[in-house]
Amino acid sequence: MAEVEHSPLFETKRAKGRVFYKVFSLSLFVGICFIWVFRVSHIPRESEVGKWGWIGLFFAELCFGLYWLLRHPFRWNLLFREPFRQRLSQRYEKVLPKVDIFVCTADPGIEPPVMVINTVLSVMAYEYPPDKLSVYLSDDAGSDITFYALLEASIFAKQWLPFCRKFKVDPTSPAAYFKTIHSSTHAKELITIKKLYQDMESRIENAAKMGRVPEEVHTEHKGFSQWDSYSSRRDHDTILQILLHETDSSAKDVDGKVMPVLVYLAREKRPQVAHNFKAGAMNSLIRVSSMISNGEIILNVDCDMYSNNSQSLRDALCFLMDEDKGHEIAYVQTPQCFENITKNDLYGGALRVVYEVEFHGMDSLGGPLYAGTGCFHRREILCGRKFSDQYEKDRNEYKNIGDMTEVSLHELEEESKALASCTFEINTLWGKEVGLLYGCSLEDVMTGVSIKCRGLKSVFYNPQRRAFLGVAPNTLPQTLVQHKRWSEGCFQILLSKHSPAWHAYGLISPGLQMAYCYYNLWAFICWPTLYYCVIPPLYLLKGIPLFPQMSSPWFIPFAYVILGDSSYCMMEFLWSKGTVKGWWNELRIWLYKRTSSYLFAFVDTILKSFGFSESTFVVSAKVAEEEVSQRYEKEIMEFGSSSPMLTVLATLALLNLFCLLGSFLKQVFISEGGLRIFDAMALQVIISGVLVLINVPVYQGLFLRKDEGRLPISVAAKSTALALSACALFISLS
Ligand SMILES: *[C@@H]1O[C@H](CO)[C@@H](O)[C@H](O)[C@H]1NC(C)=O
Ligand SMILES: CC(=O)N[C@H]1CO[C@H](CO)[C@@H](O)[C@@H]1O
Repeated sequence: MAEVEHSPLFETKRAKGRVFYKVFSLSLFVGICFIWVFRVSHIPRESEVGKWGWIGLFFAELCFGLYWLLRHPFRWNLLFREPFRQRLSQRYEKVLPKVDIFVCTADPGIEPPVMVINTVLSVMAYEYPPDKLSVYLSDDAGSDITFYALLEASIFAKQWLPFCRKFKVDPTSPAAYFKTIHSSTHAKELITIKKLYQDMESRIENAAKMGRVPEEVHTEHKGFSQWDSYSSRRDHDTILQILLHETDSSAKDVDGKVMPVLVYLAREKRPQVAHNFKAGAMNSLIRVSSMISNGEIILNVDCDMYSNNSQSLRDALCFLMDEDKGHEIAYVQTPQCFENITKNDLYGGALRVVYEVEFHGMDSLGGPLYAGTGCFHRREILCGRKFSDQYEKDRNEYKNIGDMTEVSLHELEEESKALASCTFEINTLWGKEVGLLYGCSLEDVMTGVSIKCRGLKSVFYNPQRRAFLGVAPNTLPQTLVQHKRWSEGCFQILLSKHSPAWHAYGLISPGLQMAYCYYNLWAFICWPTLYYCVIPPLYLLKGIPLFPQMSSPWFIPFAYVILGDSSYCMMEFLWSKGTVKGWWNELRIWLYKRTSSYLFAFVDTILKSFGFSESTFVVSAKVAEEEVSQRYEKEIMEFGSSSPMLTVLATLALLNLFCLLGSFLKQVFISEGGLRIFDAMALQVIISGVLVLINVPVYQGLFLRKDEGRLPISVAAKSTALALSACALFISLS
């Protein structure tokens, strides 16, 4: 047994073949240097236009090359972690820590209450002592429908939790479970519980459709009275209700077992007080939970990410409780995985390479970023020990009242409410040093950086069987908006006082700094990419070469770098369990996000920093559910309503098409030399050719498709006009 006592709770493996990767990268880097040398030594002197285009390309290639270097730390050394939950159980079963689970929701329209409670139920049913589990739902919309749904869930849970225990149900989200299971040995119980679930589901959906809670429920439960003073989602008192609590005798399931604590919270909102979005909600949850349950571990999940593995909590604890290394681990991040990904992943929603390669690489440099969902934190690190001690004291006073009666439970509620008021944080360090940090649209990533800067590490845990499953965007505009938000947040972090580039200097490893900067510079990289998509085709049309001829030796580095790097990326994508067509789709999304999302993110960030705070580039999501999902299943691109981002994409697509066609026509009808451009301007032809091929779905969306998901006529008109005038203008330039 002595040996077991000392065996670690998790093990770490390294990826092989890294030497090969390093040699290959070095050879690519030599190629890149040759490209730079070529640009500097061959600046054309004949024409002004040619000269400026050339210099621009040099800067673009300089940016690409340097940015490419930042990509490397991710790939130097990949770590893979394996927890041993048997050992955890042997050593710590009796003294497992208390865990508080935060589920955040913000809009009952986009995040249906049924989905939210499925997530809540799935984490309530973790295979873990229920008296050590507390689940908090933060509802930033303050919707009584969501509260009603949670109330229903708390009743359904009395049947659901024993059912999960008895039949070892997994996944523990009822909706997901009923979808996977068709026949089973416990058919009778299954039918009963399924019926209960479906009844509950239809009650909630009805309430959502009607926009109000049934009258009899409303009067029956005292919690609803808190909506009496509610005026809008931006203006209401704190609404807090403890739905299940161990001291409450009705909080037992049908087997008579204790149930996890369940709390509904809508923090106070006032129009004149900044609410700081999700970070504000999380900080309120941290305070309120420290009063009610004060779990040592905090798991935070988005409301669409249900648990697909009832053991993952124990797995995460293996990292945090390891005797040897656990103390330096601040949080355990699991990947965001999605159940909605189609085979070839048209919108690149799976983020394969990020989660299968890059996060494993970051793990070796000090740990992955905090991605805002599926993350297990230590409370004392997230909010500072001083604070938790203080509330531990307050809480013990309540404990001393003796057995908590209903009265004291009510008092506890009232006391906790004060912690979620919007004046609480005034003149405190909340959002500045304590809790999640404010002032950035990716508060979670920024908080992760600041935790790392305090000398702590994080761990990436990426099990075969996914810990959480969510819903990925299923239209192009949604995808672009999501990437815009991410890149904007990352760029803000770079410019903030928590910047990984300078603030973190000396506090985290240089490799991790580079890795963070790779993400932080997403928004910036739009400029060289746009340049590459616009200038070479225009010069092709005009007949000015910008790249070496095919017969020149300088052609070799270009060919090697382009082919080598794309084949490497493709290999990596296939290794991350993607398909070849999936890679092609990924390439398209890579291009689209760089030329639209990142561009708008960059412009918005700059505008905001000059005080023009309101963002003007918002794409409205549209609702035509049934058809949209059908097209999604068939992997037909969904463009939806008109937006500036789509206009940019369509203009670039058409510009390349016009330039390519124009230069061919010129060759055939005007020049003597037939298809001579193939030698002189091979790379320009290839770049435009590839861009045209990638953009086939855009041309279809513009001119061929008739369905609702096509590109709107207005976008077609605008982009055609823009692309044609760009060509005409450039041609007329002398
Ligand atoms: C989700 O869990 C089920 C079993 O509970 C498993 O069969 C399935 O592979 C998991 N899904 C993913 C994407 O890991
Ligand atoms: C929003 C969306 O597209 N949801 C779909 C996700 O995938 C499941 C099945 O995999 C569908 O049932 C949902 O409608």
